[in-house]
Amino acid sequence: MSKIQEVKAKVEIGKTKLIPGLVQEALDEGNAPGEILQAMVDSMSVVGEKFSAGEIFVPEMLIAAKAMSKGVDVLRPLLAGDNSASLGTCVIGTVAGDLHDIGKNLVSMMIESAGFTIVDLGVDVPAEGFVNAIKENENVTLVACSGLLTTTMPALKEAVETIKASGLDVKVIVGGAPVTPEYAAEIGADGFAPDAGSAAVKAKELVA
Ligand code: B1M
Repeated sequence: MSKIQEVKAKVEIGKTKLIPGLVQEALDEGNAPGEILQAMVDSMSVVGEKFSAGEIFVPEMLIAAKAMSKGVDVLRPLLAGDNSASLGTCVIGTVAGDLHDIGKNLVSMMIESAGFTIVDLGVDVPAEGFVNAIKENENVTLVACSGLLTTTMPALKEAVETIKASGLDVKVIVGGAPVTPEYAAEIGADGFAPDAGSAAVKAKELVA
């Protein structure tokens, strides 16, 4: 088994302590950081499928997520790139009722590398939390809201509507597995992106 396959397999079964070392070994073998990241994203799809099939439960999903986060920590300096440009501050968070943060953290990392200063509000962020953060931080040009559950899509809508109703001059980008470009447009978001890389491209476009 190649190191990259080993990373994928061990993330799936949540071998958190082994992951940093294995990711480093996969890098040393010459695998690109993006390839290793993709292997871990694929692991999470397998974990999701197993959860849907009733083969694993929430605790197993959680330890797999922790293992992936440890792997991302090793890759972060290699993926984040140059962030010397200044496009203002991006407030980012996962919306109310939603605890998923791996995708949000990747989006945060890529937006940061595109030239934004990041204020990360974490998970389960109420709509007013985004508005307060815009007011409390300097030069906020962008708000990025992530939602991973179909049940928290209304919270995404509430977040966008509350930010827009505040009259503050910021662009809002939304995304997450259940979110479509049509839904993003319907709830009044300025932008949508399907993944972390395109979120960074869209973020730049929105504030240009
Ligand atoms: Co949850 N979970 N989970 N979970 N979980 C999903 C999302 C699910 C699809 C699994 C499944 O059933 N197959 C399902 C949702 C079903 C649905 O809504 N239709 C689900 C469920 C049901 C639940 C619970 C309700 C389970 C329960 O309690 N019975 C519960 C809800 C808790 C809550 O949030 N209130 C729950 C809990 C959890 C854990 C806490 C155990 C854990 C999360 C831990 C953590 O994040 N720290 C977890 C996990 C790990 C998953 C899966 C397996 C993996 C998610 C992940 O990290 N993917 C997931 C199954 C899956 O995704 N296939 C699942 C990897 C990550 C890189 O991808 O987050 O999609 P993703 O991010 C991508 C894009 O979506 C996009 O870019 C990212 C990177 O390219 N993106 C954006 C994300 N945000 C963006 C923002 C943008 C733009 C793009 O602009 C701002």
